[in-house]
Amino acid sequence: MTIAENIRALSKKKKLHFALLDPDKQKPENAGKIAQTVTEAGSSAIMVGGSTLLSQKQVDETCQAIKKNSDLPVILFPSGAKFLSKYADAVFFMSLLNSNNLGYVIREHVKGAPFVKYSGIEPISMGYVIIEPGMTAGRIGEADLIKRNDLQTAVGYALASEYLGMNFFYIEAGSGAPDPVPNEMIQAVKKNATIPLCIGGGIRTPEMAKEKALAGADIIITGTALEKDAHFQSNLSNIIRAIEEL
Ligand code: 1GP
Repeated sequence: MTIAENIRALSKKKKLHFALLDPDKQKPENAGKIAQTVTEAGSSAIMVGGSTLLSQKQVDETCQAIKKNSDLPVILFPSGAKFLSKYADAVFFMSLLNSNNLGYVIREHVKGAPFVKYSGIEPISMGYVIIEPGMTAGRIGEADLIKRNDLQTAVGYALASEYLGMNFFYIEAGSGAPDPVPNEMIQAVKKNATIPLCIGGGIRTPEMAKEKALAGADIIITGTALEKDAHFQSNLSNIIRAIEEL
């Protein structure tokens, strides 16, 4: 079974949590420690990436440190072709569908595809959109941010992703967003599209994680809270248990 097949099968049974580690936000050793914590807590995958990376070395070292401490799949979440690593297991081969810059929609993919082929990491297709406020990802990704009350556009992007054959759909509000993706938007997308729905950006309390899962998110992604909040880390197993029960 591929990693994508495995995640899709798991997500049919329960809501999942993915941890996102940004190699630019902590040293590899620290990423390794967080990886151990999230593995013990019951996360289903560890994503590695961020908008402000400077070198592939950062990504390589972070993936290696994570692999030392965890047997979870390590999935890249790259901001460009330069930030791929052979030490990962897979890559979200994601198109930032609402970017005004074709690089983020398809051109970086053209540059990175041969690396994916020859390194043997598994490509997992994903439609990706950023909503207001978008934060750094929105700015760097030159996103034409979806308005928080524009449910129809969010649904349109989700369906377009599904019809283009993408495996997953990810809506995010931007890392560190003061408010995560609204529940109404999650509900509207979930009602219409059938591919697994990932939600992230600004989820920093157990209550928020539960609320987003209850609204219809299949996969909850958290980054900052894991990197910066010891309380969130120590509570992670409870959070995961709470969303799994929904
Ligand atoms: C990754 O934006 C998410 O796409 C992560 O957001 O850092 O706010 O959890 P947080």
